[in-house]
Amino acid sequence: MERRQFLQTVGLAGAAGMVLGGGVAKAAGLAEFSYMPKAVQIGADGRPKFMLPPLPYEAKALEPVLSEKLVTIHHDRHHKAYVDALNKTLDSIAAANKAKDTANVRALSDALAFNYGGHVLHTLYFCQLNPDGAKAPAGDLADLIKRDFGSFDLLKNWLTAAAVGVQGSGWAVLAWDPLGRQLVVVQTEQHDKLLGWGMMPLLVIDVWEHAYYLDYENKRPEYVPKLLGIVDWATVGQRLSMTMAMTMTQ
Ligand code: MN3
Repeated sequence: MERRQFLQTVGLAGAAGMVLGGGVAKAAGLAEFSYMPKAVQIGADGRPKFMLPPLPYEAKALEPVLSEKLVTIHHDRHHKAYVDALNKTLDSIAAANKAKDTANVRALSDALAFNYGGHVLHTLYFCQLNPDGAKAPAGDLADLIKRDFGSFDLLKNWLTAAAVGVQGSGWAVLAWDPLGRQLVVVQTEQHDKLLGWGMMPLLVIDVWEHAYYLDYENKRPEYVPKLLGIVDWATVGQRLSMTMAMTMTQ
């Protein structure tokens, strides 16, 4: 990253650190951008209830990379199942807490991490795909990819290997590390194991079999590069700008 651009980024982060919520987006020049879509409402009991965010495109829009049937099942059944289980888990925790029944705190905490992770990752996954989106990174994202991975091609090579190499069900994630102020590629097992604290996911690759088996059978190495071909790198760049603004104040 050139020093001028880095200082611009730091300056932007300094302003953003003074505000919250939509203000961060405004300060980062991202007034129309949300890191996550708004998909929560307050229930009758006064607590937040998660909702399934709608797909930001028609289910057939990702063909031929992902078929309409696969996308529909993945979103309407699999993603929805995490949302439903997350709400149910939080209801169970609230009820147990009220009754001072802590016997299941271990299992409930595990269910919370698993289902919250599943909901977050699927939300990021569907919102980052757009066949007509930017095919390559620009701005800070492009500069940081060059600094931290050498080139866009080297990043894609490492990210693909990380995704293909996930043992069993999990994800490969390009993330912003706010402590080291760098981009990193990590793997998760399931939805929640292995991910480092504080790391903000920018691009996520679902390699659970339900994400590709219908179209690619067991050929995960064919699915991953094709999926990367429909990632909107402008969305990834906006996520980076927002996370930098939220995590850097000097
Ligand atoms: Mn999935």
